[in-house]
Amino acid sequence: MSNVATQESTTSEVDAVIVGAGFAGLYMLHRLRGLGISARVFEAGDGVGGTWYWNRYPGARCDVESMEYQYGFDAELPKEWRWSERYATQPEILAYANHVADKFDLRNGIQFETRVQTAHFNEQTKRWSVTTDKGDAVQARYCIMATGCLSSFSVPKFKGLENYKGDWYHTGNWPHEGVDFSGKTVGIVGTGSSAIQSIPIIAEQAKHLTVFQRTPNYSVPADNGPIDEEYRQMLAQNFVEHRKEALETQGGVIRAFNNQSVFEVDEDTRAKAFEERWKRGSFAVAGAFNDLAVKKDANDLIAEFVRKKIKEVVHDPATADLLCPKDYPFGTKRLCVDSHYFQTFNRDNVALIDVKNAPIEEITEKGLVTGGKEYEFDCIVFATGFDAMTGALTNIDIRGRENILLKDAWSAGPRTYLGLQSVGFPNLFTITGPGSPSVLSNMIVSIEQHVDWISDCLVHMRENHLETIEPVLDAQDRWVEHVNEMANKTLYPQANSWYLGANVPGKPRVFMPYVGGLGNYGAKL
Ligand code: FAD
Ligand code: N01
Repeated sequence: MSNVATQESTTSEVDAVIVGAGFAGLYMLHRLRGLGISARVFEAGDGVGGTWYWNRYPGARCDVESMEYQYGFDAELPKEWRWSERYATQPEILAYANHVADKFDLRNGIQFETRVQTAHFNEQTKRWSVTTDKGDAVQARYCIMATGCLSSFSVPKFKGLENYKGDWYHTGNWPHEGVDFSGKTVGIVGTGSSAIQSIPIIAEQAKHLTVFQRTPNYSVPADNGPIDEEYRQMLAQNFVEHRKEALETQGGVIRAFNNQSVFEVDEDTRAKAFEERWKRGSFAVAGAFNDLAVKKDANDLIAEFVRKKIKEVVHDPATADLLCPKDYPFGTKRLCVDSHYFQTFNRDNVALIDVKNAPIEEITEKGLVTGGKEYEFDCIVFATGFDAMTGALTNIDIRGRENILLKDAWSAGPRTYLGLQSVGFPNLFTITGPGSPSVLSNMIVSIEQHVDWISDCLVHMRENHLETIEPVLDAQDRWVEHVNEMANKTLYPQANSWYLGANVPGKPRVFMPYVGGLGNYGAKL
């Protein structure tokens, strides 16, 4: 399925170039075709699916329930696609993306195995000139970045990595043929969502697994299992309406949020509420009370509840203590959702090493060194995350008016209006860009919201003979201020998270997503 050439994909002039064929790029292409706007998609991978194409590590699955983590733009799709469990696996989600591409005949508009390298705006012609690593040069009125918030994987610049003689992998760029860890000694660096999903499975296969942890994470059991058939049918039959309602919520998922302070109830009621929501699995516990994300003393209560849960599960008190997050509030780094993560540390073949106090010094031929000790491995897994939200954009040489480089315009942090556009970059759109709810929401809902908005915008421009659109500086400044102001009302800035770019050395510390909620954001859109 590589480099499919069609009439649409070989012309060097199109209305729109779309970069990326994940859920955002696929739906964008479908919408533009429906509006008679010609489009050409470039995708670096050799297939569709984006996140679900690249992140093939063992245990990869969604943690927003599958019945919610699906497209809502077509009433038939939710009826014809049967998710096999509450949280679908990566292969199942990838199969879904392929099903959508086939159903809507999208593949022939996508040029695979092609990475966009430059996108330059010509002020005279008012066209974007887009070039790729395969030698394509395309002129387009609109350039739409569907490049993903979590697509630029990052391997820290460890000294000596090039000397390592074993195999190493990054969870975000996993080999398609899979990896067999049977009988192997394995080291894994990182304890974010990707590590938390893969560790239990690697531990079952490997002879021995050593986990290198810099920051322990709050993780909630997924309580995965079959989908209740009555619920599935009810939702599938009413999905379009359901999605409309989801757009009015904080995070794009309709769930019971208790609009009561944690201090309004007695200790017993509070404990019961935490316990009941903990059993429901995933993010339910975060909505147990309305002040957990904004008041430190409220947050302390849920944080302590999670620490108690960890200590109940992990037998060795020293290991349990090391696994307990203590120095940042619950939910301020992306909450993890797991299946038997903490239980895995009770296995004889699993060890936990703290690299907070003794950072990884170097990678050697045989393994890695921390705290002056060398650990030897047959293979190392880097579950070290992404240059999130901006990485995939600043990797491309994007130049707007007066040759301004986007990377320079964003050198002190991303500056956008509504996360959709940036001053000086006319007709350039970012789907789920920084400054929009994006990663704080069920992302497929945010993707559809942005794709629909961009589509409406292009129709408006066509009908009104408008050539370009870009924000005015004042609107952008006010939006950036508002995004910061909203973040500062919460506890989010208190953690060293990728939301703030803290995981990438040298990245400006700016809270990138919009915390005000999808519903409020939609009203502003
Ligand atoms: P992506 O899926 O990231 O697609 C972007 C595509 O752009 C990629 O295929 C990439 O190759 C391509 N691309 C980038 N740059 C270029 C370039 N220069 N040239 C050509 N192609 C380029 N979100 C949720 O809401 N719920 C979940 O449960 C959830 N689980 C996740 C699990 C994992 C392991 C990860 C990493 C993320 C998860 N997310 C989840 C977030 C997820 O990224 C989004 O839900 C969604 O899949 C993003 O779709 P997208 O199309 O915007 O971006
Ligand atoms: O990446 P991460 P991820 N030395 O950045 C550590 C989504 N997702 O791929 O916390 C030692 O969260 C780093 O330590 P620290 C989801 O949105 C969803 O796991 O920076 N350690 C951290 O422990 C998620 O949030 C699912 O101190 C180093 C880890 O590596 C996002 O993708 C599944 C280090 C990176 O964790 C990213 O998740 C997977 C160093 N030099 C992903 N550098 C679902 O379940 C980094 N680390 C749906």
